[in-house]
Amino acid sequence: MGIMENGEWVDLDFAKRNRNGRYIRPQTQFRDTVTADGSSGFQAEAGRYHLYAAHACPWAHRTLILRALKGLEDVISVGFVEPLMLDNGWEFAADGDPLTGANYMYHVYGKAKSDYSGRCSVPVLWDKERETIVCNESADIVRTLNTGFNDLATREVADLYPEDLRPKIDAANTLVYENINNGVYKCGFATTQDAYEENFDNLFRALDTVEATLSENRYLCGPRLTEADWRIFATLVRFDAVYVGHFKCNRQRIADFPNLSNYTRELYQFPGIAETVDIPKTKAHYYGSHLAINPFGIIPTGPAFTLDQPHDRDRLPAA
Ligand SMILES: N[C@@H](CCC(=O)N[C@@H](CS)C(=O)NCC(=O)O)C(=O)O
Repeated sequence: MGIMENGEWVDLDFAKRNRNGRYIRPQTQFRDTVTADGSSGFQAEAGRYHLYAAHACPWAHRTLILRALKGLEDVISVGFVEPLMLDNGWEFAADGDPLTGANYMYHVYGKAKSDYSGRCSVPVLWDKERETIVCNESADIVRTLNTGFNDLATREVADLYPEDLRPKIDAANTLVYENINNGVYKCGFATTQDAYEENFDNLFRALDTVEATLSENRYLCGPRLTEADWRIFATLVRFDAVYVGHFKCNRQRIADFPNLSNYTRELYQFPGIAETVDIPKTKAHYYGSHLAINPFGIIPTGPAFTLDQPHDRDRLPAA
């Protein structure tokens, strides 16, 4: 794993990403949006934008979900990096990225800003016209896809961040981001016992809270589906296959929570969503890339795939 410093790729070892054994997630730097009227400098147009993603990455997954829900497959193209992320960071397949010719994701960042310093993460929303990065923050890309491309969308979807629910959605996002989305990484990348145990407790306390919410509510913020649901889904769908074993998040599996498991199935079964999930490539990435925590890169065979099984969520009202 590495990082860019003034346009050069440099090695950054595992321990340096932590402080006192605690995993630190850095801030992202490209934070523009695409709007229908182009007032942001980036106008929504069919064929102009490209999403760089990894099948494994839960942050990239949120953006793929929005693209699928809105039926934007023919409007925004997608490019996937290879499953393994090793010394050169994310890599493209042998012939390179068909769009930019890049061999590594850091080349794409270098094209956007020749003296870039920072992580070269996915997802990235790329503007083919201006040949630059619009945004590399998944939460912002989700909002852009929620509002910016509606004239081009082929599926109508209710606003996933409606004005009246924003305080509730923001509170759910904070709980879920701190303790669950990033919480699993804080467990898995902890380098001291204390840091691991503290984050493990926070993770399962938050999952207990969400389980209780979902026992009475169809979705995280009530009867309406919002972005908060898709943000937690990206972690839940990976949990039993990866985080239980690889990140030691093993108090219980999602399959052992009646509401969380049925809810995850319901979301998985929304039109277009199953196509955004690739569990074998997800496992290949995590178990094969973090050799500091899985030195032989052995990928576990299980668990059995059950996301396509029936769910019981229809017992709760949806709006
Ligand atoms: N804040 C970013 C974080 C994305 C992120 O951490 N992506 C990981 C993959 S799951 C990555 O690309 N890591 C590469 C690196 O850190 O160099 C977002 O949510 O968009």
